[in-house]
Amino acid sequence: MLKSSNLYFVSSNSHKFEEVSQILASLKIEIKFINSELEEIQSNSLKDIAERKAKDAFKKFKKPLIIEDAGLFIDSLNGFPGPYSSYVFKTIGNKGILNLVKTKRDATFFSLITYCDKKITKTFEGKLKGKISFSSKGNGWGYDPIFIPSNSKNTMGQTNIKNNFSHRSKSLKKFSKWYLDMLESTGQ
Ligand code: ITT
Repeated sequence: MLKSSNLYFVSSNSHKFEEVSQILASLKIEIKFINSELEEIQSNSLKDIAERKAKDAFKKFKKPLIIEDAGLFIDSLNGFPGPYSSYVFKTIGNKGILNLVKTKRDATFFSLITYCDKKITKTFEGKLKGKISFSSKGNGWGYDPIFIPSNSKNTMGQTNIKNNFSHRSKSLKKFSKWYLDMLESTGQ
């Protein structure tokens, strides 16, 4: 049975919410969506960005919530686009990334989930290693069509089991364990 709690996910990205709600449902947690674009500070640290975003969201909505800051870090580009993944996707897109990446194609997706309520701010990290493909393949959203996870021949856009192994599922698994323990220990 789902643990029906008063937990919200704040984001402007409905693809992220869809994945977050499915992953959390499989971990027995129900989540509600607040569709809102939060300001992001400029920093090289996804954790700093995520924690500031979560605190700002809590100030605004005054409900226990989680937010995510995610990014694709490409080794040969010294981690670019990293914290700027959303902006870079909107500007140069997958075609632009494919033009930039040459022989060394290793990359890592990171997902930082930050929980915030009036007493606690806590962050959970998930990462997924892989490679940038030579061309765009499959569907999905964002960088899915150009990212091939390690141990796979297909891009994330060509699989329908992304939620079983993604960076997001890893950060959310860590979060859910902590969150369910926290609810139990506080009698909620
Ligand atoms: P919010 O900040 O409003 O939640 P956003 O899309 O701006 O939404 P991020 O700042 O976390 O989210 O940006 C991360 C970008 O990285 C995202 O816009 C995608 O382009 C890309 N990205 C992150 N996770 C991805 C995934 O699972 N598949 C494909 N692209 C992903």
